[in-house]
Parts: sequence; structure tokens; C-alpha cells
Amino acid sequence: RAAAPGEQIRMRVYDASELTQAENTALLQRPIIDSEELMSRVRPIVSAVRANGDAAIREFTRKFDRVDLDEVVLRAPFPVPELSPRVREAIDQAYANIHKFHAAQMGADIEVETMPGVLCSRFSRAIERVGLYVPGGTAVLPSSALMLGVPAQVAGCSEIVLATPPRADGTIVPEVLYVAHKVGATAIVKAGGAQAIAAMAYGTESVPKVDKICGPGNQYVTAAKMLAQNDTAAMVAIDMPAGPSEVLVIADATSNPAYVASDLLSQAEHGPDSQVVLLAAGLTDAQLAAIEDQVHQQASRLPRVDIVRQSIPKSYCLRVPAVADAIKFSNAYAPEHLILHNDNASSYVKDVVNAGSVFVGPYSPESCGDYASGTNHTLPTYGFSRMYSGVNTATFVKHITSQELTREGLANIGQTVMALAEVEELEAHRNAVAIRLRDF
Ligand code: HSO
Ligand code: ZN
Repeated sequence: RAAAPGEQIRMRVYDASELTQAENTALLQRPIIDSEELMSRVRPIVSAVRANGDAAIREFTRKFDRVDLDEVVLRAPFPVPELSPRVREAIDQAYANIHKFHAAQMGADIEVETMPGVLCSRFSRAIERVGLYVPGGTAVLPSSALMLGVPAQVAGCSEIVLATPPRADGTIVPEVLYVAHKVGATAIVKAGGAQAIAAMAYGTESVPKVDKICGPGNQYVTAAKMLAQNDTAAMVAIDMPAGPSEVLVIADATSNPAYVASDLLSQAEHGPDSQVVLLAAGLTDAQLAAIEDQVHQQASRLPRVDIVRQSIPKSYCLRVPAVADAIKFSNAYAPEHLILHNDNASSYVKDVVNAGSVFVGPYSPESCGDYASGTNHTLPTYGFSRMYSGVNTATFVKHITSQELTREGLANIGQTVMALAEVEELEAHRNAVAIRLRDF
């Protein structure tokens, strides 16, 4: 179904008024992942790493990445690599913005006296050891190292382990190394895929075991995260389930066709399975054709046109009467990224119920959030933005509650607790209060 070279690179087009209920529902769904098949391929990798540690990591890295590792783990301090001033300054600026936005997310502790003498509080503590997965694959992604590393650093995690597939010569991408240094990572695991996740979940001779694993990855990475999370022997949490990256763009007659196309394509170039949706609100045939033409023209000039030839024909444009209909569809779809390409875009934000991150107006391309504006790009995909948040500082902390009752406080609340203990027929609970009240 991929577009052949020379053929027009275009999205499928549907009109909402012509769709049956079943067709509409189908458009809201993501490609189904055969999780049994997937798990049966990933399970042996996870087991091997658990059983054989570093030797298994070396073996899988040789097999999958075609790299013979000298060392599996690099420990801080890392050799700070030479970068061009342009790249170093860009990373520094992105780091500063992401740090600023995430530092502001650190919530204050709370303290509430619920009854006289009954003081309840909540405070947060960083998750001590975290594992951050930075994908390699078709692109180098130092931005993912920033998006995971900065919130972990801001939250105060004491051990930050970064895992990323090594390059052909066994070294780490210099930009990722620089970010690792900036965020205060303590170790870098030179491995990718399910084997890297398993290593951080269980620990090996050289890979430190972590308490939580975060970060995007392909389906093998996701499957390994799910397996580890479900294994009580691993005692590890994950950030969220993940599927292929996605964008939903809402365009109306006020939108710039070239800008709209550029945003669709920046998602489409991520991978053949990228999910791209355009909601054309009240567009004439000519207005839609202008966007389609821009998609084809711009796509044809991209170095990654081969990927786009696969992802764009799989994606679709849905024609709806008005922006309000588009927002309704978007909420049902629950996209990872939502881009509002309208004149008065900000007036629609209040109606957004489900989305990982919203890009408001023609001058807010997703690229800015992907790299440098300050928001996080590790976001819920596959419709999980209905109930998950993207990575943020809360991802890296636990909230601990505490209470301190005075004599007066215990006297005030005692009868309530004893009455409820009687209902539950838990006499020892009742007694723990009664024994004290008797002394008052
Ligand atoms: N759009 C991707 C993040 C990314 N883009 C990394 C470029 N580099 C998923 O949110
Ligand atoms: Zn992106």
C-alpha cells in the first residue's frame, strides 16, 4: 500500500457525513498489535538476560546490533565529547527550557488539619534509581535523553541509568553522551531493545537494577517493559504503555496549507507505522487539495521520503463540517499530539479532554515541543492519553503521606474510628484506640 516512487503521496480521505457508525469507530482505532506473538519473541530475551546477565547482553547486541561490546556499561564521569558550537548551544538552550518548565512542576508539600489535633501531610521523595531508555534505530534521539533525563534530575533521583543502543563502533552517540553528562546520569548501558529493558529491570553484573523504567521504544521495548512490570521478582514500575507516535491536526479555512502539511510530515517521517490524522473542518475541495498538494510536494523533497511513502498512505483525512466536530472526534481518538491550526486556536483548548500535548495556533509546530520549548515529548500514544499523562516530574517521585495526632486529636476522632472498626468486626483496630482513650 506504500506509494511507489513518482506516485502521489496522499492520505486516504473520508467524509464524516458518509461514514457508518462502524466505519467511524474503525477510524478511532489504532493498528492491533498481536501481543501473544510479540511476547513469545520477547520473553526468551528477558529470561536470558535475567539468567546470564552481561553475557546475554553481549550476545544480543552482537546478534541484533552487530556490535561487539568491550564494556557493557559506562560509568560517570563520562568523557565529555566535542560538539559543534551550534549543536552544543542548541542542547544547552533546550535543556534550559525543559529544566525551567519541569522545575515549575515540582508541587509543594501539603499539610492539613482535618480535625483539631489531627494533622495530615503529604510530601514527595524521588524514586531513587531510574532507568531511561533512549531509542536508537532509524534516528539518533538525544532529545529523548533530555526529555527523560531532565525531569529525573529535577525530581532528584539519585541513580539515573540511561540505556541506548551503541553505534557500529561500540561507542555512544556524542550528543547523547553530552546530555547524559548534563542531566547527571550515573551510568550508560550500551544496549537497546528488550535486552536493555531486562538488564535495568533485573540488574546484571555491571548494569544497576532500577526501580522504574521510562522512555519510548519499539514494540519489543514496550513488550519487555510490560513483562518486567508484571513480574513481581523484578519489582519495577514503568511510565506507560506505548505505541507508534501519532499526531492529529485540525485545519479549517483559516489554516495555511503549507504549515499544515509540514506538521503532518514531521510526524510521518518518524516511521512507517506513524499515525497521522488530518481533520479538515469545513474545507472546500480546493482548500483540501491545496493541503494534499503541499503534502506531496514537501514529502518528495524529504531525505526520509521512503518512510513517508509508507506512513502517509496509511494515514487519513476526515472531512467534518466544523471545528467543533473535529474537537469531538479528536477527544474520542485521544491523540498523542493535537495541533490546532486555526485562527482562534486558543479558544478551543478548553474543549480538549483527551490529548497528550496540544500545539496551539499556526506558529506552534510540534517540532518545538519535540525538542526545545520546555514541554515533554514522551507522551501517551495508542489512545492512552485518555488516562495517562506524559512524562513529567511526578513520573519520578512518590508521594508519601503522614499524620500526627495530639491527645486532643485522638479524643476528637476516637469514637469515629471505633465505630467503623466495630462495623468491620476488627476488634484489635478498635482496641488500639480504646486502650489510649481509657488513659485520658
Ligand atoms: N515526536 C516524537 C519525539 C521526537 N521527535 C524526537 C523528534 N525527536 C514523539 O513524541
Ligand atoms: Zn517528532
